Amino acid sequence: MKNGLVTSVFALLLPTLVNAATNDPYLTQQWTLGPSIGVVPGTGLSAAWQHTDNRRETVVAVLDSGVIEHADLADRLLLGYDFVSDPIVAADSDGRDADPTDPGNWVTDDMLINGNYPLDCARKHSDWHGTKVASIIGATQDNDIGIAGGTANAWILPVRVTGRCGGSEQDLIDAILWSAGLEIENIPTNTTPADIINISLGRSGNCSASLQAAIDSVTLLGSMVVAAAGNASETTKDRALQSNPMTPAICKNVITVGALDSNAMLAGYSFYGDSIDFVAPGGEPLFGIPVLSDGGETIAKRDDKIAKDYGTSYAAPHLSAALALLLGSNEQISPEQALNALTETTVHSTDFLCQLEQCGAGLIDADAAIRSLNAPETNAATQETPYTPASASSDTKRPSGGGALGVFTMFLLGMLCGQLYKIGRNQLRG
Ligand SMILES: [Ca+2]
Ligand SMILES: [Ca+2]
Ligand SMILES: [Ca+2]
Repeated sequence: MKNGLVTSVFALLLPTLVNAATNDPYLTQQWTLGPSIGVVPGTGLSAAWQHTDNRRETVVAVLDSGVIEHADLADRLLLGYDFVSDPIVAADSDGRDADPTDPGNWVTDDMLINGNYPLDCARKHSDWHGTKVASIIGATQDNDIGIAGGTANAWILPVRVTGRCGGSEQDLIDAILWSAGLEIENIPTNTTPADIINISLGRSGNCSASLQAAIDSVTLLGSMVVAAAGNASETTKDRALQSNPMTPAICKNVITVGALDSNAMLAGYSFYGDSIDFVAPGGEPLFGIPVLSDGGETIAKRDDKIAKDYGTSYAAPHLSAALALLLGSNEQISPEQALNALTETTVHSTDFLCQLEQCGAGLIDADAAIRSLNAPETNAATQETPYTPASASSDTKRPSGGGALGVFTMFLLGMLCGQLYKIGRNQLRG
């Protein structure tokens, strides 16, 4: 809970935090895009916009609940796909299909009594989670509507993996592989392979061999997997990933993102630990992050609502946006170079746990990263790449020429809340 002094200082800072580079009406409330000033953990994204001409477009797959029609996002969406195979979970009357529209994931008491839902599934309104996550990355900039996405060069590939009460790990695995351009039986090949795969969901427990294999495969192809660290629930007693593992947060070759609150301290809900690679602002109840949403509690109203929300689910897409922005600033920048630039330019939190190296490299600063990456004297794009060229396995192919790829040496995270696995059905929750 914030005290009055901090609140007033924060309010005072707000108008100057975000560079007035666009006309999006909610930009001045998007404190997470501004610079890191004092106790306000900005990501430097809005300042970084001045240092790129977005010469390369990127594709960011958002593996989540799907997306809805929203005036501030519609122009940034690729076709995507719906991987939710269980019709009861999917709530769109069938299994997998080509339409990743989020039909709403509301749950009523009546459904819980009469439906075949997991035991820990609870009554809830639709949350439009996928739209919120996607909007932090790709909401249309400078269109006089809503918010500004973190970068202007990212196309959002909406890939639906969760519905009512979560989703299955096999659907997530297939979605990861498909997003990177790999072939999945009976599904048209994705002709717009993702540079970045954002996974703002997860489950408790260790990474499975099959999920790890999928992540490793797409990493070899040059896709970067970004995952949220996970959020504590009311029953969570341990937020340390090393002793209370979350998946895909602790899987290898995942860039795992924890959340700072609006005071630049580790958020009280965020998992932390050795598996964390970065932290980014995740907001909190009193200082949520502006996102695109919908006013519908069941089906979408299509009212172009702007909401505020918080969680590690919203920290991860800030990292995805920063990576997309860096990749777009110069055609020759590899995933490794973008990642290294972010790692080398972080801001360190004074949080006790962060001082104990439980917050990875620290808070990202996209502005410092893009300036370092494109500085004439150390032009990363002209440097020899230090990693071994990838040799994708024979059963993999990338439809279009993506970047090169080595295996990342870092461990990434995912997002999450609560357990995914349920009796008889593997559940993922957003
Ligand atoms: Ca369906
Ligand atoms: Ca569908
Ligand atoms: Ca906008």
